[in-house]
Amino acid sequence: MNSRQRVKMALNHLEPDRIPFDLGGTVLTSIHVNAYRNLRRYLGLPDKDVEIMDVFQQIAVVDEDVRQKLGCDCRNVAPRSSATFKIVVDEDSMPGYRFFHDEWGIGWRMPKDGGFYYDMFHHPFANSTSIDDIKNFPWPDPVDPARFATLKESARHVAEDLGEPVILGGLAAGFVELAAWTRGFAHFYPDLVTNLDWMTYLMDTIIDLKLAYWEVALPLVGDYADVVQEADDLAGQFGLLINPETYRKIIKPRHKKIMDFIKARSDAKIFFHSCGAIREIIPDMIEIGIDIINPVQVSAVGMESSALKRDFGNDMTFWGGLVDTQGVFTTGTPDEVREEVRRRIDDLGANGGFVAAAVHNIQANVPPENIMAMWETLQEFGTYGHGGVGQRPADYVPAARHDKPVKVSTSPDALPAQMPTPEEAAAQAEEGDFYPDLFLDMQDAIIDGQKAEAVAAAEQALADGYDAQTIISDGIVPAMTIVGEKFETAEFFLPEMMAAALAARGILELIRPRLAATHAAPAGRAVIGTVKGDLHDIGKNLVAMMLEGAGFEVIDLGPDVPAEKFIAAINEHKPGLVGLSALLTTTAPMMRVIVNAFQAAGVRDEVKVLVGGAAVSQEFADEIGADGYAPDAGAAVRKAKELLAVAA
Ligand code: B1M
Repeated sequence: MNSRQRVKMALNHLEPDRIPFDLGGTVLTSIHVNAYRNLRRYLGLPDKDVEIMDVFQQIAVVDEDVRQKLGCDCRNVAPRSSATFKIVVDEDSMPGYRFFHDEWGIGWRMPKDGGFYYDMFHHPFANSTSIDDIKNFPWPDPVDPARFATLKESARHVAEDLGEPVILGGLAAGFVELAAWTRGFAHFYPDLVTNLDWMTYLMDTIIDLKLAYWEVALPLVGDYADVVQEADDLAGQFGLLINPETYRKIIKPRHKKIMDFIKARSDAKIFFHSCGAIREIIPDMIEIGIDIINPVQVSAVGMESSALKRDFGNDMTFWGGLVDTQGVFTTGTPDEVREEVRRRIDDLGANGGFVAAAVHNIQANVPPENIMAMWETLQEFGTYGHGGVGQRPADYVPAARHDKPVKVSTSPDALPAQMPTPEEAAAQAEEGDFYPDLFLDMQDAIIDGQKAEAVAAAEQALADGYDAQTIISDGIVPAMTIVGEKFETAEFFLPEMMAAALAARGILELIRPRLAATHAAPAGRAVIGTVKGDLHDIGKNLVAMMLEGAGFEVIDLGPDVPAEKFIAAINEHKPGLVGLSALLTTTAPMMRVIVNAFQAAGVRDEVKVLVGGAAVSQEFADEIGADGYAPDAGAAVRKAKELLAVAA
């Protein structure tokens, strides 16, 4: 049985000889160059110049010698960028960084000193207000013939000469991702609430480009195409990034349009990548024709492998999920990796429908011993037939399970949203414990993300003689408390939360000069940033905005912040609190470096250190000597108040 037959059987929910294995078959199932170099050395293979498969993520093309040794079943056939567009890296013009712009006009940069990835720093539509900006934008040519020059022959070669499945990459990323990347995340999510026409125009423009690409690519590859790839990150660690209703109204019909278009032109299975906790929308994905999900982020809420297989295994293939890159793969021992891999094989392997790959690309800091422990376990336990997956002997001892329970709340200590009932509101009004109508309007406008209305209400309050401090305490704080509670109980998602925070920020900008003039003391002062090497700033921004909404003065240092910058900010601003955020297992250790640097610089005792982000836990916070940990933005505000002894 060759690799193509093996993968095709698995995708048709049949059991081949063994579970197919993917390392390097897609830009989402490969390996960071650092980990790859270590792996080659560990395998006793000669050092060589490693070819980069995807410059942004700095992942390697897996060479033939490694492929042979490990029996990799999958191979990528399509380039992601136009062949005529060449990335030109500028080494000189930005101090400390090398950078380039891609064919979508997005700017990417990598720190020269110890950077792992290229991160976005420029979004071409960041300041755009009109649809003409979208119409007049120099979009990449999706049907540039150079893009397809070798595609047909590569597909034939892979399928016929090598006997491997043909996996056809799409035009860059998904339409949601490209909209977010060209617009910038800070605008993208609020746009879904307050600028929807503009945003859907952008999305539809990108979709037209994607369809034009598929229109040419699919007939060219014809029956060789076994798998076609689409993607869009729709979820984070704890749940969907957008409300499922918004997904169903705005995103799902557009995904369906793409899937229908592909299905009308090809029998290939559709592989869809979305990180995070997507369980809630897997039935929608099945409904619109998605056949395969990746990366199966087993450590995200609700993504327990056994339950996924039980509930969706007849209709969906799981491509990934073999071992958790956020946990045991990076920090565990080889024995712990073996235990986890065996368990995922048993959970996901029976009746086919499983292509074994780590959860997402193998990150830079995964030790080669763990990669080989993963691979050896797959060899030992990943066969089908007598004694294999689904037919274990009676004396087989299953691997230990440590699944988290399924929950929808983002925070373990989430409070239910505390909107008073009409009766309670009436009773409060009678007791005199109520806000004037103007402040209720202000609160409603903030909660609804209507910045203009919120600012207008604040202007009116100032005109009526209320002071800036009252606008914070009676307008912003109660509104943002409700917003935080709605976020924690999964009633609000990123778009609603960010739109509300922007409305609150609008008011703060209006009243800031008055606050300064009256020397009113903020609830506390906080310096916050995402640690060096880490670009993820959506969560950190939410924490910053919620702190502002709770009356804190926040100095936001942005993403990719080294220890020296935090120390300089402590010396300059004298905050009570420093907040550190990290989403990557490769950057969480930077928190320890930063806390140690505070110690060395003699400023550790001047501040409380609060940490958070998907790569961080309470245990980790304790281990590095932080003062507090918070799992989400609402909890971060509560913890900050507790640490600074601010009244709730
Ligand atoms: Co990236 N990414 N990403 N990514 N990304 C993750 C984190 C990942 C888990 C995905 C996965 O494996 N399936 C994975 C990390 C794996 C690991 O660590 N082993 C990953 C990776 C590998 C990467 C890249 C390497 C590329 C890649 O291979 N995909 C690359 C690295 C870039 C870099 O940092 N140098 C990368 C890039 C990107 C994008 C640019 C595309 C984008 C980030 C955009 C941006 O932030 N400007 C992105 C995204 C969106 C994600 C996922 C899908 C979602 C993250 C998010 O925004 N969540 C994520 C999947 C996941 O989380 N499981 C993933 C929503 C946000 C509200 O939640 O940030 O957790 P979160 O913040 C919460 C809490 O954590 C907490 O409160 C917030 C609000 O409730 N919190 C704090 C956060 N900071 C806090 C601070 C506090 C207190 C609480 O006190 C100070």
